[in-house]
Amino acid sequence: MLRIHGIPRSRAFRCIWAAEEAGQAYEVVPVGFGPGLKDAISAINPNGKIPALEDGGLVLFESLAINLHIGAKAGAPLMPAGDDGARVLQWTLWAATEAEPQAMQWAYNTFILPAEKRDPALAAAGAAALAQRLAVLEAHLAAGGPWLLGAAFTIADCNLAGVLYGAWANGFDLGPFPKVKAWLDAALNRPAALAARKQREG
Ligand SMILES: N[C@@H](CCC(=O)N[C@@H](CS)C(=O)NCC(=O)O)C(=O)O
Repeated sequence: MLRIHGIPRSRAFRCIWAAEEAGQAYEVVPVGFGPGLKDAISAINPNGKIPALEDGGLVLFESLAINLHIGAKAGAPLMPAGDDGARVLQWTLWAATEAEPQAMQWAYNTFILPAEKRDPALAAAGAAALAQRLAVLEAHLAAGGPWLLGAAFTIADCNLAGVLYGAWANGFDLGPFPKVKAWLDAALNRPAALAARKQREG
């Protein structure tokens, strides 16, 4: 049994989605935001952040690494071998380093921070930087698709769509990126994603 420490309204959402895609039994060990978070999670994640995973004797932090592990346990098609496995790693690291920092800069300064702490210039710069990356994704999907690696949904789709979920759900302008929008709509409406979203969105 996978034990996902966190709450669905955090990055634990991605791991819940991955477990649903993999068809693996899991429980969510509720650790939420607030002053008690670090005390509650530090024994499992020395970074003092959620999510973290316990899988038997294995303890992992980093949501996307957790998802690669869940994918690897399931095997293909969620986590293919060979060249496609390398492509999954490529898109997962792209999600973490190219998409997430830009999306979070926009998100913090658009809807996460209290209104008086938001900086519209930072929001605009984050949006512009994210749009630059989404243009790359748009071209990639236009050349292939419907999923990142082609015909089969993989954990790379879960990871990148999980990273972009906040932008998708909070009105980031995807108009210039119709292929990205169609891919995100399809990913986030898969039965496994809907099961995870139900826990997050109610
Ligand atoms: N790179 C980490 C980021 C984890 C992270 O920042 N989690 C947030 C919740 S979504 C958190 O625990 N924030 C509390 C804090 O930073 O004190 C991951 O993907 O797991």
